[in-house]
Formats: sequence, structure tokens, C-alpha cells
Amino acid sequence: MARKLLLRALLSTLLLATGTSAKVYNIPAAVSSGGSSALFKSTGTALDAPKVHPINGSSFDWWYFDVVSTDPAVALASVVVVFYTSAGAAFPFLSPSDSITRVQLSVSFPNGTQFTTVVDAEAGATVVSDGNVSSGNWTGTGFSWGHSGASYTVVIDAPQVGVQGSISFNSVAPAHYPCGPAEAGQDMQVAPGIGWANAVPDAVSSVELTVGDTVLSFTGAGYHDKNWSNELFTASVASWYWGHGRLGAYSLVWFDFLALDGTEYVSGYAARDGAIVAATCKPGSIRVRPTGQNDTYPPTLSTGSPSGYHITFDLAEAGTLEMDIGVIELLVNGAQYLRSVGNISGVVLPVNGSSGDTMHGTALYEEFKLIN
Ligand SMILES: *[C@@H]1O[C@H](CO)[C@@H](O)[C@H](O)[C@H]1NC(C)=O
Ligand SMILES: *[C@@H]1O[C@H](CO)[C@@H](O)[C@H](O)[C@H]1NC(C)=O
Ligand SMILES: *[C@@H]1O[C@H](CO)[C@@H](O)[C@H](O)[C@H]1NC(C)=O
Ligand SMILES: *[C@@H]1O[C@H](CO)[C@@H](O)[C@H](O)[C@H]1NC(C)=O
Ligand SMILES: *[C@@H]1O[C@H](CO)[C@@H](O)[C@H](O)[C@H]1NC(C)=O
Ligand SMILES: *[C@@H]1O[C@H](CO)[C@@H](O)[C@H](O)[C@H]1NC(C)=O
Ligand SMILES: *[C@@H]1O[C@H](CO)[C@@H](O)[C@H](O)[C@H]1NC(C)=O
Ligand SMILES: CC(=O)N[C@H]1CO[C@H](CO)[C@@H](O)[C@@H]1O
Repeated sequence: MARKLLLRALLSTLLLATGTSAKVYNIPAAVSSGGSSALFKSTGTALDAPKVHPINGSSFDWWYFDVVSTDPAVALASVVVVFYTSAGAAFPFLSPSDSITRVQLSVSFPNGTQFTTVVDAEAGATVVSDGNVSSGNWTGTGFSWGHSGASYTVVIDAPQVGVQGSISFNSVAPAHYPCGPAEAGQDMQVAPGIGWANAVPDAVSSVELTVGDTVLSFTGAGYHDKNWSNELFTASVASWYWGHGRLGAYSLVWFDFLALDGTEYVSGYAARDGAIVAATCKPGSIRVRPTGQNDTYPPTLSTGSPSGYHITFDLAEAGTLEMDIGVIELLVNGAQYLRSVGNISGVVLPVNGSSGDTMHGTALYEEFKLIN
């Protein structure tokens, strides 16, 4: 009773502080038994709120943040922070744990060396959804995020794993869902049963971390999204290519997914000067294919990492974007997962036939392949 009153008092304080749309979610560390429902139709607000209630043994709902360096002097520097509320079986790529509230941090230093750690929030987590943005605190871990307007900051004060500092994301591209802009009534499924909301497709980011004795400080292209499902990740995915980057004046996000039944689902996003140029899930509108060595498509558990990818993205009236990316492996998790950074080069082939200048940039991207 006293706890309920306290919670109500806390809630009303937060509502006063942040406006009437704020909603507090307290997520326990223990997995729930029974059913779990997932939201897949957008409401026009709460874009970054929890979407799965409760988290049962086959559900996942997480908040993902990354930054890839845009400074050629520290080309291999990157950071990825993922705040999970995920059952172990639902997303089986982390070490086993009884806690569903976990944070994973991976960094790559300028020399390409990796550091990865996973911290469990044994006391659970709190997420506050405020309009289309959010803040979160994985209790007791020292990992949290906050926002100011549409810009986010991840704060880390985790001496138990030797990491301290902050990562800022000054948003430069409008939020979107898989098939269009962030508005009410959008289908939030990027593929059947998998939800995706991209609050920050591109940000001017600055990373100021101390990892052990090393200072990791760089600026780059930042990104924040969330994924969710009330079904096992492995129940729908055969393979997927996802990535984001900045190419010339364009902010880009791509997703090319192959379901177990062989259907290809895609989502492409391009923005420039703070406005969306394309946000589409139309079949064939974007195509990501491996190039160079091990360029087998579709990829399987036994195909090695490719040398790069070629991406063709139909920007409608604006033309067609043709891009090439080179693979620099960052994180390899068995045969199933590859995360990379690399340089992108690309050109827009306008509808009138006279192609523009070649543009350059950097990207961070990943590949899952789950079957043979
Ligand atoms: C979780 O909930 C979903 C939807 O209600 C259900 O299909 C699934 O079987 C549940 N998972 C577990 C492990 O109970
Ligand atoms: C790369 O940089 C990290 C951080 O400064 C350092 O700990 C590591 O020893 C370096 N690795 C190599 C192979 O030089
Ligand atoms: C959330 O985004 C939608 C679509 O852009 C917008 O209509 C709505 O006003 C936003 N809500 C808030 C509280 O900012
Ligand atoms: C997160 O929650 C803990 C425990 O309630 C609290 O001590 C800490 O100050 C919170 N962190 C932030 C950034 O709000
Ligand atoms: C990937 O390509 C390299 C270079 O051609 C080759 O040595 C390697 O065997 C290939 N790996 C697989 C699994 O096909
Ligand atoms: C990208 O290109 C720049 C400039 O050519 C080069 O310095 C850098 O090493 C490249 N980065 C990667 C990750 O390939
Ligand atoms: C072709 O299209 C591009 C981009 O839309 C435009 O900048 C250019 O002026 C056009 N060229 C001609 C010859 O119409
Ligand atoms: C499209 C999509 O769902 N993308 C995200 C899913 O989760 C991973 C984290 O493992 C992110 O990297 C993707 O952005």
C-alpha cells in the first residue's frame, strides 16, 4: 500500500516535471509467466516507449544506441550500448542469465581492439516515455539514458566494469517507423512479428568514455532505435542486413531481411537537411547484397564474412542511390553475427540520367545469419 502511494507520488511528480504525456514503466528483472502482448500499430506518440507487456519467456524489447567515428584519424572507433528487457531464450546471443534487464556495452578503440561487457540489473529497470522520446535507468548498473528535446545522452558510471563517461546524440534526422514517418496508424513491423521504431536515425554524437585506463574520445554519426517482439527472434529470422551511416549530406538507414519462409522484407530511410527524402518498406525499394569474397546470397551459417556490400536504394523522384561499403569486422559472435564499421561511397543517379558527384562517409552495420 505504502509502496503504491509512493509510486503514485513519484508518478505525479514526474508528470508535473515533464508534461502530461510522461508515463513511467517499472520493469522487473524476473521473466513473467503466461502471455505477453506486443504493440504493432503506432499511436502518434510514445514512439520510444516499452512495446511488450509483460516480458515472458519468448519476448524481447530493447533500446539500442551506437556511434561510429566520422573522424578519419580514429576511423575504427565505435561504441554500442543496448539496454535489454529480453528473455534469454528470446534473443539467445547473450550469456545466460536469470535477469531480463541487462545492458551490453561494446566499444572498439582507434586501433580496432574490442572491449565488451554485459551487466545485469538485478533490481530491474525504469523507462519513462515522454511524448516520442524516453529516458531509462537500469537500476544499480550505473547505465542510464536521458533526453532533452529530441536529443539523447547515455550516461555510464559503472566502476564495477571500469567504465565511466557519457555519449551524446544531437538528433539531425526525423524519427520514423519501418514504412514511413513517425505518425499515427503506421505499421511498426519491419517483418512479421518484429517491431521497430527509430527515434534517432542520425545524430551528431560525441563520445567521452574512460574504459579501464584508456580514454575513448571521438565524434561521429550516432543512432538510436528500439526492436521488440513477443515471439522468439529465431522463430522468424533466416538472415538480415541492417546498418546506418552518413554519406555526403544524406543520413541513411537500411534493413534487408529474409524470413524463414524465403520472403524478403525491407526498409529504407534517407534524410537530408533535417527532412525525410525517403522512408519506405515497399518491396524492392532497397536491396543489400554481399560483394567480394564470400558474396553468397542468401548468406548461411557456413558462408564467411563478405568483403563488402552493395546497396541500391530507390529514392523515387530524387533518383537512385548506389552505394558500396567495405567491411571491417568489429564483433563476431559465432557464425551467426557480424558487426562492422566501414567507409561508404555512393552516387545518386538522378531520374534525368546525369549522375551526381561521388559522396563519401562512414557506416556501422550488422549481419545475422541463422540457418544453413
Ligand atoms: C509469450 O506470450 C506469447 C503471446 O501471448 C505466447 O505466444 C508465447 O507462447 C508466450 N511465451 C511463453 C514462454 O510463455
Ligand atoms: C589497442 O588500444 C587499446 C586501448 O588503448 C589497448 O588497450 C590495446 O592494447 C591496443 N591493442 C594493440 C594491439 O595495440
Ligand atoms: C510525436 O510525433 C508525432 C508525429 O511526428 C507528432 O504528431 C506528435 O505531436 C509527437 N508527439 C509529441 C508529444 O511530441
Ligand atoms: C538510477 O536509479 C538509481 C536507483 O534508484 C539511482 O540511485 C540513480 O541515481 C538513478 N540514475 C539516474 C541517472 O537517474
Ligand atoms: C571466404 O573467402 C575467403 C577468401 O576467398 C576464403 O579463404 C574463405 O574460405 C571463405 N570462407 C567461406 C566460409 O566461404
Ligand atoms: C576510410 O577512409 C579513410 C580515408 O581514406 C581512411 O583513413 C580510413 O582508414 C577508412 N576507414 C575504414 C574503416 O576503412
Ligand atoms: C538532373 O537532376 C538533378 C537532380 O534532380 C538536377 O540537379 C539537375 O539540374 C538535372 N539536370 C538536368 C540537365 O535537368
Ligand atoms: C531493423 C531493426 O530491427 N534493427 C535493430 C534491431 O536490433 C539491433 C540490435 O541487435 C539493432 O542493431 C538494429 O538497429
